[in-house]
Amino acid sequence: LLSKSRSISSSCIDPNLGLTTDEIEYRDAALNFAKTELAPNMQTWDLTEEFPVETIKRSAELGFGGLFVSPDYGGLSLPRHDGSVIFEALSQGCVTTASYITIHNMVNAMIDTFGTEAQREKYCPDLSSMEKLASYCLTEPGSGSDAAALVTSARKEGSKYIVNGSKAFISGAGATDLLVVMTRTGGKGPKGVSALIIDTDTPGISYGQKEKKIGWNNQPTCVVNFDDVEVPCDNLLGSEGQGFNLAMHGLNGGRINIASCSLGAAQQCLEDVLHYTNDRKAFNQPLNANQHVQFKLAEMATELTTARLMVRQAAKSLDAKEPNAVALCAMCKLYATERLFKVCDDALQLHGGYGYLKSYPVQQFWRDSRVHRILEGTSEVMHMLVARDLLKH
Ligand code: FAD
Ligand code: 2MC
Repeated sequence: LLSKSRSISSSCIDPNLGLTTDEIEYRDAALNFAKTELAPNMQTWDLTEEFPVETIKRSAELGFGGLFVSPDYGGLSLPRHDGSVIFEALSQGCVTTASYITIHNMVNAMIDTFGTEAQREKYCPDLSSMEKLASYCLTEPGSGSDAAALVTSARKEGSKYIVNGSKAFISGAGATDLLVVMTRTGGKGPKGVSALIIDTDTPGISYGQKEKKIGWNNQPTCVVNFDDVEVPCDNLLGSEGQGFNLAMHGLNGGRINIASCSLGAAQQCLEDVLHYTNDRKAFNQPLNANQHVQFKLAEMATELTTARLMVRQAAKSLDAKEPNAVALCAMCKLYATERLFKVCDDALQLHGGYGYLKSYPVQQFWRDSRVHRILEGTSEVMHMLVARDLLKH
């Protein structure tokens, strides 16, 4: 094990390159959690489709439940850049678990950023300690990429909203305690959308069947139904009509986080395949004695490093509130999720037939990172956002 870590830490794909001492400490803590708590279980969780709630909650002891939230509400108030480093390291142990933790953090950060003092006080400490877990509800059965076409309604009656409709593909649904739900309170389009914080024990909430998926198996994905759900007006996040903007704001950070989870998947696949091609022999020599294999490894390392630089740059630009941060977040998600899925695919190919076996982790990294090209905005939507930035002048 020691020699394995030494070879990576002295190579050009070392994720610590360019990090400060503090950032390396955060990464070490996350990587240690990944190697001890996640990696030994990731295969079993995938096969049994178990949502490892207790393990997820233990990550809060390291501060991973409130990475971007103010210390007044139990968070670490870290920059997005450091969050990226942490999520990348966690994903080396289990992409799916790390990805759920990113969604939980997205919701917690949205409440901390846009909530009233009362909302922050009521919800953020429990989310930061992960006593409560959260889901983010934007997609509907009839609207995904065209998110502003959502129809779930919130009708105001006195001091309450009455919510009716359905949300589709909700990560963590059925096992989470709190939902941030984008609803329609006004006319058509983005300006008619409002965000509500809804406790899942409110009467009228029900769940569809757990979806059967090709990856992300150890977190549930379900439809959430709202049937005359009464939500106090005090649970409106931001103001009426601001919900779409809040949802998009949350997704900018979310897109960096998902891209970071793809980085972790590719980093681990590359580390594994470096060892595999060194140990496996064909034609009387190790696989890595072939120049084709060497060039493929070099190409994978170059894609990984390029993507990592883009993700970290986008994170810094979001932290600095730069005007082009939206496009940079979209661009890094597009590049990282597409190219790093290819890195996982190349790693699988280099394992030969063994790469196709469930006893080797490479296929799970490949399956789990496939969906990163779809959720939190498809690659096509990411193209759209980059093109809009280019054409706006
Ligand atoms: P559609 O919007 O129907 O798109 C279908 C295809 O058409 C895509 O390839 C798309 O890129 C393309 N397309 C659409 N419009 C255009 C266009 N104008 N130009 C070019 N191409 C276009 N959502 C949540 O709100 N919360 C969650 O927690 C959540 N978790 C998820 C977990 C999983 C495992 C999955 C699979 C999805 C999850 N989603 C979640 C939903 C996800 O965000 C959507 O699936 C995604 O945004 C795409 O929407 P859609 O599936 O409706 O596809
Ligand atoms: N950051 C900040 N603001 C944004 C934004 C972003 N990324 N994207 C859009 N906006 C703003 C935009 O500036 C505008 O604001 P204003 O009217 O105040 O000027 C407002 O939002 C409306 O935007 P558009 O006019 O661009 O709306 P349109 O409907 O044309 O397009 C689109 C919006 C396609 C960019 C948006 O619907 C989108 O991102 N779709 C993808 C949906 C998605 O990512 N879903 C993920 C669900 S969560 C998930 O999958 C999980 C796993 C958790």
